[in-house]
Amino acid sequence: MTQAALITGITGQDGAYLAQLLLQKGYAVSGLLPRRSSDTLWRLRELGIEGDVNLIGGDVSDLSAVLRAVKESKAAEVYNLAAQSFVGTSWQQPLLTAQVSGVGAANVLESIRLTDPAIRFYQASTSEMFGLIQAEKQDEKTPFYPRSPYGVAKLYAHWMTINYRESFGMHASTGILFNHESPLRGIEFVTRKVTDAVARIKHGQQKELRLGNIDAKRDWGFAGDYVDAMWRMLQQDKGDDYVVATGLTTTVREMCRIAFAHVGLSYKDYVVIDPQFFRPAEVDVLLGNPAKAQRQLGWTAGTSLEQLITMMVDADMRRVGG
Ligand code: NAP
Ligand code: F7E
Repeated sequence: MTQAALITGITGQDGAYLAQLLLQKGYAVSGLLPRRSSDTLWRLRELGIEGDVNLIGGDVSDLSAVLRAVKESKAAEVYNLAAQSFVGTSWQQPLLTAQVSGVGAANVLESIRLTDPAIRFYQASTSEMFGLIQAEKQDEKTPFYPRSPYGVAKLYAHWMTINYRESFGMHASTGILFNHESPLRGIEFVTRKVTDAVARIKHGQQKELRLGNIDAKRDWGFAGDYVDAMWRMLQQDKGDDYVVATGLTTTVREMCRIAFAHVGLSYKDYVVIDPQFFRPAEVDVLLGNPAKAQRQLGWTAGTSLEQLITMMVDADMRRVGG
């Protein structure tokens, strides 16, 4: 019998790659689609799977809509990827971020509990929960110290997932994913902002690139690799928590160098520091220890930062070049 899955956030970077992966594995894939006045299906279209998924209208902050989607999809696995996921915006819209990225997860958990507690659940937790890091290399046992309303909202969702697992015996897992990027990354995030700018500068359409704190360090991987870890978590005998990361950390500055150098330019000639992109509180460095995911899920990050950034620059060169 065909296995069915429901993805909230199916139109996002990870939602699109996960939908593609599940379709390749033979799943019937449904996705929760919030009402928007503009077209949000471009990623599904770019992967050529827009017509292969069943889109169910609904917002993750609306329990009745989520409940209906869980029932209608007949899902055996539910992946909760819906979020207001941009850290910078979370200071301007802290309550919306709490409703969508925090309470949204409780809506999905509650919908599963009311429909069929045997449905398996994945929560998109994040390295932003580590924030002001309490250990040099962060793993599943490292204490959390979120530094943004986004990180705080995600911490609520994280603990609700653990609480439903412990309270109701649900197969509920959290993936504490470190930054992961791709050609489908939103333009507001720093890697894609840089690779898009590199392509525009190379094509003479942009003169400079204004950035904030380029000394921040991140553990960056490829989103296509990371959605496979999500799926693997739901194939385990029990729900659990896993750090998903590369185990390497790099500055925004070095990431810029790689991106510009790929088209024969020096970032030093184009990057301008603009305080408007500084954050009220910064996460200076993140570095994950993926040993548990390697051991229990057999998962490893297969793409280097150099490969990732050059893949993104190439995609943006094609887009900008028409
Ligand atoms: P993304 O590209 O921003 O996608 C977020 C998705 O959530 C979009 O489909 C968005 O739809 C949807 N969404 C937003 N508000 C919604 C609402 N009220 N109801 C229903 N859907 C809503 O994020 P991503 O990079 O794919 O990340 C996927 C998940 O992993 C997110 O939960 C994110 O917080 C988390 N995460 C990401 C990373 C990373 O580095 N990418 C790392 C750790 C955790 P619209 O486009 O229509 O708004
Ligand atoms: O920033 C610095 C910025 O916005 C990375 C989300 O997917 O990963 C993501 O959150 C770093 C920060 O990602 C600019 O200050 C400098 O230190 O690409 P970002 P993020 O905040 O790490 C986590 C794991 C998530 O869960 C989130 O959903 O880059 N930076 N200059 C800049 N960042 C941006 N966006 N724009 C700049 O101009």
